Amino acid sequence: MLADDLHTPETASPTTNGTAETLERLAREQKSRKKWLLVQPKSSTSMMVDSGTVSMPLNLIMVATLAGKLFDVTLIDERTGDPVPQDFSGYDVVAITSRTLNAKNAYSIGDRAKAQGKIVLLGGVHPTMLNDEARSHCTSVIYGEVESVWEELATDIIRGTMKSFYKASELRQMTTMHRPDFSYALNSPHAKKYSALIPILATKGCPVGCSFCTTPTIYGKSFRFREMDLVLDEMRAHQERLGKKTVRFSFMDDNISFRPQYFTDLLEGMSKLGVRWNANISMNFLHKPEVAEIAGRSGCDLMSIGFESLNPDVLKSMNKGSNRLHNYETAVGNLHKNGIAIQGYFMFGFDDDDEKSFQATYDFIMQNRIEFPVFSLVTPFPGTPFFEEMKPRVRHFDWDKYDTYHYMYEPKKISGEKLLENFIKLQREVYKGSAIMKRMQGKPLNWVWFVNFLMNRFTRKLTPEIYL
Ligand code: B12
Ligand code: SF4
Repeated sequence: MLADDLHTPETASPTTNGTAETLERLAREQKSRKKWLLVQPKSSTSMMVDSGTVSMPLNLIMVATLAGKLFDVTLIDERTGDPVPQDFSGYDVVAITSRTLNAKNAYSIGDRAKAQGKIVLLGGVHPTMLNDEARSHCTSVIYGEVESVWEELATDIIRGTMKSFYKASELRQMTTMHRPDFSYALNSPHAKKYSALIPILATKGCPVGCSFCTTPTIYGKSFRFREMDLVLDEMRAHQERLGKKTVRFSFMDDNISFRPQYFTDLLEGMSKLGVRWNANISMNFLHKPEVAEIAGRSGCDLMSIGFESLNPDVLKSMNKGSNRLHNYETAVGNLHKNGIAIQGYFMFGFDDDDEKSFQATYDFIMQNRIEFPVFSLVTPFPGTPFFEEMKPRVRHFDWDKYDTYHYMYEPKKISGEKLLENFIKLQREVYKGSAIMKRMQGKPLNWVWFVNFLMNRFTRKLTPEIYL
């Protein structure tokens, strides 16, 4: 697909003054401001997902920023060590975010709060995808982004007229997105557990449409973006707050580069700020040397790329049209020439995978000196076309195992046993001392080296049983 064919979706107009006034009036009518507890539950995965430092939960910070204008809001993050109360008597509303890997925990918190008569909201990708399942654990499920349903939801909470499901008929423009108020996370007594990287959002959506990804289902083929100046202003505000220029940002965008003009304009703006940043990016823009050149110049030190597979049949089956094998090396070369390290994502376990997929991936990583390879087992996430296709073959529906590190179904061309044997072998080979030296020699001595060191220790402990 040509990038210029992409269009922003037809969107509803941003919050009108009328609506804002209604909300203000309703808020004044409240005898006292309702008290909200926002909860980021932890997962029970044993893999390196919720361990060490974790990223600040931009999703809940966005909910807190909106809710804080009308209600008293407390945000707790169980991943950093904040305890989730047994007794919710200090709150009127308990609002929980959930992905699949922490859904069981989110549901049990929801059940507890509901049993105590609280208004319980469940939002995030898992309740969005499986809203029927989620409904029994809460008062209301919020489908997709909170911004698009906020006025209706807030009004119902103030009036006590809750519906079981909130879904916007249209997505709002991103101009309705408020600047996130990070104090909700930073004031936590456990804030030091947060990564120093500041999450930021410039765009939403991704038109590629991979069959295993939830984004096309939730946001369709739409691609929306914030006004560039809002993004740059947000960066400046963090520079002022922290009293330094070299603040590090991590874009939470699904795929930041889909509007080439917007992307390059934003990067030009960032190049004047002196920030450092990383982002998820699609391969199909990186074969042009100028994209990597401006990314490097604007402070990018890491790009996360879903290479996914070196097997052309696998790429075809996942509908990832943005990945062309003949572009892989050019994309990597362009980034490396500009001093940008690569976090490369690789998935295994598709029906077309066989032992050759592992060898091809190893060769690619070593020859191209990929700094931070990340390996996962393909996971059919509920609500995706891939889940529907694989449902009859899926080995378990225990959401705790949906962390992309579990063996979900037997592929057609390789046995489960061989799949896991090769999966472990590849990780050990790529992260053994000599391989790290080969991939990393001459590269800046920074946290990417440290990650390699951690992965070296981690991969030595892997056994097939942990993936079952
Ligand atoms: C950036 C990103 C990451 C980052 C940062 C994660 C983080 N801490 O937020 C990193 C790289 C660390 C990461 C890691 C992982 N990720 Co990730 N990630 C994303 C991505 C691209 C964007 C998430 C984001 O922050 N968006 C911006 C925020 C503002 O939007 P939002 O999350 O949608 O939140 C809005 C709404 O959902 C809603 N909302 C959310 N919660 C609530 C709660 C309430 C009460 C209400 C009212 C509303 C509400 O309002 C919010 C504001 O608009 C998503 C794709 C996507 N678009 O969701 C995948 C995604 C969430 N990741 C995914 C996965 C699988 C993972 C990993 C398991 C991968 C791995 N093996 O390591 C880990 C798990 C980490 C964890 N502990 O949860 C999957 C999850 C699928 C699923 N069904 O659970 C997604 C959906 C991608 C996909 N494959 O489809 N991820
Ligand atoms: S390119 Fe990435 S964000 Fe876009 S649909 Fe595929 S996996 Fe999802």
